[in-house]
Amino acid sequence: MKVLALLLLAATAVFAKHEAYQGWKSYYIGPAPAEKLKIFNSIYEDYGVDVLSRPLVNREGVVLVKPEQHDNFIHILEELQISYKIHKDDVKKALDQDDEIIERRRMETLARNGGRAFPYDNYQPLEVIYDYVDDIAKRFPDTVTLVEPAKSFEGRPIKYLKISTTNFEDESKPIIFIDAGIHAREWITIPTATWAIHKLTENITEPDLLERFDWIIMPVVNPDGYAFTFTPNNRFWRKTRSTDQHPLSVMFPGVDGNRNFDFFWNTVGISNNPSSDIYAGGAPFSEIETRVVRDALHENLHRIALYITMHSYGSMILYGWGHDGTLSNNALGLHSVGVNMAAAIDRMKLPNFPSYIVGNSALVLNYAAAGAAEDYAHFIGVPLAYTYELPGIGGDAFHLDPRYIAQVSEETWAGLAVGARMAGDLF
Ligand code: 0X9
Ligand code: ZN
Repeated sequence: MKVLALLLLAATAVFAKHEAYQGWKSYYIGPAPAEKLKIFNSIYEDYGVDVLSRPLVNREGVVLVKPEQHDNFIHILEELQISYKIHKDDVKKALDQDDEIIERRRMETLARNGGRAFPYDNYQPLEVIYDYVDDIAKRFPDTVTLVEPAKSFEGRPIKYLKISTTNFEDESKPIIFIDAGIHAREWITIPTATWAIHKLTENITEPDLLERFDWIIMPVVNPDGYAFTFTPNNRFWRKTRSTDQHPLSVMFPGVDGNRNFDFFWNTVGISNNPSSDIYAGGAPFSEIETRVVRDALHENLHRIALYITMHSYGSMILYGWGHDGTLSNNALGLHSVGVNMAAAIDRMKLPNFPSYIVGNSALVLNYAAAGAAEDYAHFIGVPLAYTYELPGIGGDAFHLDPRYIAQVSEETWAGLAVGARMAGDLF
């Protein structure tokens, strides 16, 4: 009887977790011609719609819609003659199912790994990721240095690893810089960063990648936001958690880290409303989380050959300039390295995953947005700077089934390896 009561209690806890999404639906939108996408991108915020992946001219996107906006939103889509269909009729139920799948996998992997949880075998809470990072630094003191440059707005450490066979002292080596988790809800990004750490420490199968390069890997740029997505009713949190940017920030916390960099800051594809998911903040680099990335970039700028910031989703490799769709002087290099990274990923991808699209971010997404990390890195002089939009597959709920994490991590590592080697040759 007691056991039954406990089980019932646990089940209620799971089902109460996403209560706020009761009545929400998600829709596939598009594909649609560029002019219609432009209009869509300029109006979706008016309907409180949350875009999880953008519709493209040749690919559908997925958006979340609140119950009170269903009718208005459908009406405007019909008026604009943009095609749509239901993705999840019951978002809360889909999230509950996601939790069950993750929990089931947690039990399986724990049993398989003798009670240990790894950040690349499931979606993991921040503690598991940080324990892993700390442990790697302890176990590989000859090649790994743990850096904790600052605390997040809410006081969590922001951590990155420097991985090097020469303690970062060989000035002739190119540096590869990878970050993930600036957007809190993009959970799949984090295992790709921790898998890269794994491949450079515990499981070296391509020793040239460790010998030839120094690495900076920051697996969770936005630890407050990430931790928040694990709390009830906040699975779709994207921003930081700062409350000091606007008189209304206490009520509507957070800044979009990928609108907060000092590159045409606050000009396009942004909002000045703190309740928006693309709120640019009160000033460029207002967020400690973006300042940490900025400072690591500047400290190592003379040697950084390749910078990749991990996002999801869409299976895309994007480069600047994202604020207006013009190309940089290094567009040829950006495109050719981008295409080679994408080809390496595509060679390994599962047949049910989409192929990668490579190009200028504003052109591929039909959506200009300023203040993004990859643009800033390129602007200050990193020759090759990209946003990866990792894969998602349509039928899934809001993240890939965790059984695909290993696949995505391995194929993404194949892309990174090609990118590093090409960057090294060009550097
Ligand atoms: O909008 C973003 O920040 C990125 N997409 S996401 O769905 N992960 O939010 C795309 C950033 C593309 N880069 C630039 N606009 N420069
Ligand atoms: Zn993102």
